[in-house]
Amino acid sequence: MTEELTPDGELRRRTIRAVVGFGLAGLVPFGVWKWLKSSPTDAGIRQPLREVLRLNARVGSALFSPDHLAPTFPLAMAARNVRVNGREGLRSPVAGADTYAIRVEEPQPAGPPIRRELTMADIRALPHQELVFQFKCIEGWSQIQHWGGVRFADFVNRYVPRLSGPDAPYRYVGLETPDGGYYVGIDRASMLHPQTLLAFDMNGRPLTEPHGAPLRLIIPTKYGVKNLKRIGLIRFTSEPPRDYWAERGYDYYIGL
Ligand SMILES: Nc1nc2c(c(=O)[nH]1)N[C@H]1C(S)=C(S)[C@@H](COP(=O)(O)O)O[C@H]1N2
Ligand SMILES: [Mo]
Repeated sequence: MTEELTPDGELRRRTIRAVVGFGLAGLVPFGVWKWLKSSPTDAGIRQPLREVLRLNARVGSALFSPDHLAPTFPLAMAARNVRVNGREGLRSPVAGADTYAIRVEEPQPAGPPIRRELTMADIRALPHQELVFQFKCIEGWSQIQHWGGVRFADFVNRYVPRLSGPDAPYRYVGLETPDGGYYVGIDRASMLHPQTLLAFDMNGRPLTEPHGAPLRLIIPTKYGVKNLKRIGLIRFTSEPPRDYWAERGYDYYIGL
């Protein structure tokens, strides 16, 4: 079983917020509601509401600071039974860590992107980094978890040095499973945050398949949905890459 980490006080506050929010929703004039209902949709949600998400993303990005770290916890607080959630892109068998390929795509000023393949040995060659933090899923659960791997920022500096400077010509990173069944797009600042990891260890042991073996993303400044398991492709882009849950109506930025 997983631990319940939500104290009663927090639940009560959330309930009050929900009730107040519901009450205020009752004050929305009928005309506004009708206007909203008749507006076009964008990835499953009404255009005006999508605009609110865009504003959220702009405010979130503006407030985002690489110096602001997610709280970390002592090792002893890390969950032993780490919860599993989401199997998109994990249904086909995974190649063993020895033969696993991580495809990397960098944009070129003209022509098709430069494509390369890296191995798990290439990833492991980078400085090791451990992190114990509170993982948060939008479905309403959270858990203190212990991850090990390498910083994404170190990965860029070592393997895509052309893209490491402050003026590097990309704004987003797209990650996909090898079969393309799950995919996320993440803004550059969040990817280069010092706590964003390419993770291959969990609780000091190699990652298991349901958790994304051999390599997954751990990004504490985003909700669980962006923490893509089984990374098969890393793509640097100027336009927002496709994103599995954003296509289904969720917030694209989805920052914490
Ligand atoms: N490939 C892949 N990665 C994924 C998902 C998924 O369905 N497929 N689900 C996401 C969601 S919603 C969550 S909460 C976390 C859960 O990671 P865990 O199974 O290690 O707890 O994985 C994320 N990464
Ligand atoms: Mo999630």
